[in-house]
Amino acid sequence: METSTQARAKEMVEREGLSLVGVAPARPVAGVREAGMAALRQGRLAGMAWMNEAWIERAADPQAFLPGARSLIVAGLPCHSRDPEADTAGPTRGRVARYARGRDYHRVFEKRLRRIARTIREEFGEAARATVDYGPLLERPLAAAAGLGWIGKSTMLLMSGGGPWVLLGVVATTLDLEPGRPLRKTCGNCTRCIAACPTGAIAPDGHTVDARLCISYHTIENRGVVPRELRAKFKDWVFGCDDCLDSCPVGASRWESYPEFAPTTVDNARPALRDLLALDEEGFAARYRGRAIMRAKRDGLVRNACIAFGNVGTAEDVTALAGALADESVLVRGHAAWAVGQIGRRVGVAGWRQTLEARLAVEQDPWVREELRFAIEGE
Ligand code: B12
Ligand code: SF4
Ligand code: SF4
Repeated sequence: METSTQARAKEMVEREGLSLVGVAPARPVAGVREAGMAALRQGRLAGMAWMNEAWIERAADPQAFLPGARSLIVAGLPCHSRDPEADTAGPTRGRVARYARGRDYHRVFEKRLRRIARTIREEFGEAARATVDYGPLLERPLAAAAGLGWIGKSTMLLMSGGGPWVLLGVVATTLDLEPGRPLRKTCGNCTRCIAACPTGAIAPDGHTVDARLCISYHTIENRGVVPRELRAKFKDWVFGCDDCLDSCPVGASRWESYPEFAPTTVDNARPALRDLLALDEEGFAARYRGRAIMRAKRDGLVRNACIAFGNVGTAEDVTALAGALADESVLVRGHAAWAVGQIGRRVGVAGWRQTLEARLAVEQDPWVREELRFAIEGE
């Protein structure tokens, strides 16, 4: 490795505005393949079907990502943003995870990393390939191997200045760069994230997350029914969940995210639930094109809004939900039924049972009928 190459690589990365960078050797991190396989075997990856054995095998091996790679440039993108002013008088609002409130980070980040990869190819004649999230590469252990931070009990990669509020991306290259050293830091006796997780998704001793219980998984990746016993624990989350991140004392100073990436309005961070319920496919695409929320798809996001309504909605919200009982999507209808039952019982809205019974009289779908019956009768 030449010092001038190292200096030039550093300059390339800095020119892209990426100051949180480390280099890991392009070899598998010990124990990671096994940890991924164990998660798969134990069902902790839930319905993320693409994360099968072959995916994990490849994602744990940087050589499968870029044959002949010698170095992995691992970069962090700050993603914390402050909550907007509380709007207590307005409509009932949901909550979007901070990383997803502005432009899609994949695009923001990928553009920068791809430019770095191109410069490496053009200037050094070496191979280079960039990825953000989709890989296949398991990014957190690589970031830890690069000395960028350490893996906390929440399974998040924690950095000294910014805690868990950093997204990760990698440029793999055949360029020979000097690797960083893994940090010796740990979470010590802290267990705040474990206590803060509303569903008990983090193992009692930390270090593994069971996606089957994770609000982030259900609100982003789950395309189907959210288990009934979990719904009441989702609070107002409609896309992702930051509870384990918000509780983390590391990086209390919290770097703010780049302006291009930050939320511009209260609606991006705390969307009015009735506005989400009113979205059809076109309205959904118009509102969320270029944003990470597209991942949930229209039916998924409206389903999430129904669950949030059930948890934090008021008597006035039952009218909006009554409309959702006739939604084209079976998924939305079933979760709307649950929400009407929750609000009805909690705040005692007149006529909520009749609203559900009227729908039951015409509903054809067996699962929605079951949800309606459950909502009417309770446990
Ligand atoms: C699948 C996935 C999820 C799943 C599963 C999460 C999980 N904890 O496993 C779900 C949908 C639940 C999810 C949620 C979130 N995710 Co996510 N997710 C991913 C993805 C695509 C793969 C992660 C994965 O494979 N997990 C399975 C486990 C087995 O692997 P792992 O966590 O990478 O690594 C573990 C093991 O390797 C093990 N390990 C490491 N070294 C060693 C050594 C030994 C000896 C052993 C035994 C084990 C071991 O510990 C690691 C930590 O548990 C990555 C992107 C990527 N390509 O890596 C993003 C990623 C991890 N997610 C990210 C984010 C931001 C989130 C959320 C915060 C989003 C939100 N606000 O809602 C939440 C946080 C939930 C949480 N506490 O983890 C960021 C994390 C950034 C960071 N600072 O850590 C990533 C890196 C995406 C990115 N490019 O920035 N996510
Ligand atoms: S994202 Fe939310 S549900 Fe998932 S592990 Fe963290 S606190 Fe628990
Ligand atoms: S909350 Fe505490 S235990 Fe959890 S990741 Fe942060 S420092 Fe570690």
